[in-house]
Amino acid sequence: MRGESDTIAALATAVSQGAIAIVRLSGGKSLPIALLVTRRASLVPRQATLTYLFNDSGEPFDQAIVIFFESPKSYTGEDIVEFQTHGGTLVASMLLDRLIALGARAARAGEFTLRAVLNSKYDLTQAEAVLALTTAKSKRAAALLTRRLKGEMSRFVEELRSELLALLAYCEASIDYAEDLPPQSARAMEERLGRILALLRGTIASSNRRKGLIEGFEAAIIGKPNSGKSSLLNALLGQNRAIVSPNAGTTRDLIAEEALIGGVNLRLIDTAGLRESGDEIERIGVSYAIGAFKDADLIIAVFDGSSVMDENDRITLDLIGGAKERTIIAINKNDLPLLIDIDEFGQFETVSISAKNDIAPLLRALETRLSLEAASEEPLLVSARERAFAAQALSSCQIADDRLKAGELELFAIHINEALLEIGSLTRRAEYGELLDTMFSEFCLGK
Ligand SMILES: Nc1nc2c(ncn2[C@@H]2O[C@H](COP(=O)(O)OP(=O)(O)O)[C@@H](O)[C@H]2O)c(=O)[nH]1
Ligand SMILES: [Mg+2]
Repeated sequence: MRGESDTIAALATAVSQGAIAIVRLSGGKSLPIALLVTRRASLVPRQATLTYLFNDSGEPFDQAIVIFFESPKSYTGEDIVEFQTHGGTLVASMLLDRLIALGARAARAGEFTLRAVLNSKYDLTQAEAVLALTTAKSKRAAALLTRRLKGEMSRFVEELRSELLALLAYCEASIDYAEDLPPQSARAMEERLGRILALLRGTIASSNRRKGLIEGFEAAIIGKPNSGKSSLLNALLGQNRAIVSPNAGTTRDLIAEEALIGGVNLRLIDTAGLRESGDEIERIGVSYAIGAFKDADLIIAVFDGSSVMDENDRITLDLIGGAKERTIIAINKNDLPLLIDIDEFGQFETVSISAKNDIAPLLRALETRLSLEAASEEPLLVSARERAFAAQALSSCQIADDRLKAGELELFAIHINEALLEIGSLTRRAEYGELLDTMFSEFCLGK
């Protein structure tokens, strides 16, 4: 690919006061430009060279480590030169100006990774992992995404493609000879399609459950007024973020704050107490609370264990009735005598806490849930784009399944072909220009 595209330059590290700043140059003119800036006759590939950088009047303006990565063994597949300059942004921006004066162009966001895709260094799923890594919200996500960089998703796509192709091969033979499918072939095909459906369903479901590992999970704290929601938020954060008061109806707006729990970024949302209220502002607060409940990945339903269950507790119970799997019930105020009837919570996971003194049992429950999400070995669809393609493929396979059972082989083949296209879109390389543009514009500069 050397020499085919222009040469781009960008700051690859954050704009900050760090100890070093890395400026990256990629493209056919990288080496000649770097030789001009360093006034050297040559740079040995993959060797760190300590050298001065010179401005246009021939005066040195920094001492830097320069590394030349010769095409094709570089991140983009093109010639790359990396300059590790002294930190802060001054020297780096002087260097960038100089590189541009010598014929490089300022890179657009994500352009380095885009070139890596265009030069088949990465497929789209790997590029997407690079993007996700820069914004990942949990330590586990880093491991998951690195697995993908090694080609996990590409293998998943290949496996599905070969299964789907095998199905087509079966039925095309029968269509060609205008024959009915022999019953044992039909059964074998149904079984094979059944496995594909299960694989797709499982991967989509587990990716949906785990998407918070990358995007961050959201946990809504709900319950009747005065059950101790705001006290719990403050305890989880280790700081007084929300006003705590014995007056019912104090919290009205949603209060959201992030905390790192079990290595996972959890966005905690404190909400207005659930009750019928005559006060219009409080009613709006309650509708926000219900909205937060619907959107949340996890729900912490807080009950005051020191009082008997009342009609407001019932409002909470009704709400979480359809959301058992994502709910943890926190029976609060266990420093006071227990009056609430625990049997009411039969099928829920419950923990007994005191938001004032001890929330350890809740922390353990949260950590367990979040680490279970991370532990799955299934491949992870990391973006809305990937989840959408997988969902389309699943729906094509479901239609194909119906057609197969109805004995309509030609329609079956059409939908299997659609599924093949949709699955292929997960790893498609360069031809989707528009898609690449939207995807890569989300990248940071220098990536
Ligand atoms: N004894 C005791 N009181 C608590 C506990 N948690 C909260 N409270 C009290 O319950 C009242 C309501 O608390 P608050 O957090 O504002 O409840 P919210 O309306 O659900 O947000 C306040 O007076 C708190 O001090 C607890 O664990 N033990
Ligand atoms: Mg409150």
